[in-house]
Amino acid sequence: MKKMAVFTLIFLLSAGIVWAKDYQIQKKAGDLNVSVRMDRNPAVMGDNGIFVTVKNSAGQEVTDAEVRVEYSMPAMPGMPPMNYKTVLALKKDTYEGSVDFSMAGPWNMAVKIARGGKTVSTKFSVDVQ
Ligand SMILES: [Cu+2]
Repeated sequence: MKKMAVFTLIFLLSAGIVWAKDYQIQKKAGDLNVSVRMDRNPAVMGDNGIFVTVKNSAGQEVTDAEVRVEYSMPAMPGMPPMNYKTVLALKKDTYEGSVDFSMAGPWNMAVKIARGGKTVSTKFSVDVQ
């Protein structure tokens, strides 16, 4: 019985590590490489931290851009379409901020990177629990 409890504990601990792993995604936006990390995985209703790093084709970190996140959910029965946006703040080499999901379900995410009068973007979706 004691052995069983130990196995259960180990299982729960290892599962916890999997759950605790950040959501991470790598995407291209124009000729830039964009890495997006969210501190909740799965994403949850309410605030979720979002961290974006941008690298140019030479692998150098891009720190002179304005990075914003637009997130939306199309209309559904009893709910008008929802659209939000937030501008991320540069801290060292990472653009940081948070997104506030008001409802569970699939959200469309767009990371827009404006630099030198040109904007490139990349899209992905997040399933909010
Ligand atoms: Cu909805």
